[in-house]
Amino acid sequence: GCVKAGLRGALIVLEGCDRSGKSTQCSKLVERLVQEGRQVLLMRFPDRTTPIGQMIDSYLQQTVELDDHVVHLLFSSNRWEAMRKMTELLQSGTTIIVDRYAYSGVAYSAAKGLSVDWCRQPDVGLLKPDKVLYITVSPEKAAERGQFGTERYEKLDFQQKVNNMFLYLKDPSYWQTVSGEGSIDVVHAEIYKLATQTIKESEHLPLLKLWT
Ligand code: 2DT
Ligand code: MG
Repeated sequence: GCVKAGLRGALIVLEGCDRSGKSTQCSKLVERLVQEGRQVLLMRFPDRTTPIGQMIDSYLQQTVELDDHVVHLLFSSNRWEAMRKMTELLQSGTTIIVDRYAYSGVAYSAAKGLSVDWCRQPDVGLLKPDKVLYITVSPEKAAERGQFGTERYEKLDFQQKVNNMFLYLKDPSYWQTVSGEGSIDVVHAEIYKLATQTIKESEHLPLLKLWT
């Protein structure tokens, strides 16, 4: 493989609304990086496998109701419980590709009406991604990709509010927008280029904390 002693891995997050193609692109990217012999791991938030993640899953499947603040804090806790493992992996040279992160946390809760400032606080101090790739797809294109599912939040008017929140949260110092409207392979080529650049650029940089 291409493991170089002492170099850390990069933390790369893909964000976007439902049906933007995030999950497909995360898998394709990780598959390609693995083929190249790189140390890489795919993670996603919410991580529905932990006890906190199972509570989130029940909420998303609408089998339980929770106060908006409570579920917001559960989503944040679900990231905090992964921080030790993620830090160790990054320091040992593993690149982590993450499907959604704290930006989804703030965007979805703020779209429900909670204050952006309140929403950010629980995630302050998480690992800061080296790069956020924000995948955009027009509502028309998203609609062509088929019906929304039956989970909470999977409605067009709500997704538009979420998209506006993402645009508000976007920090040009480490975010890049990627059009998700091309073919899977065209979008992949762009994401692969940006991800490999990020891996190279981050090797010697310190790990930073989010929103500090
Ligand atoms: P998936 O469809 O990607 O499994 O997401 N969400 C996600 C939040 O409301 N807050 C968060 O912190 C995160 C990470 C987005 C399930 C839904 O959960 C929303 C869609
Ligand atoms: Mg979903």
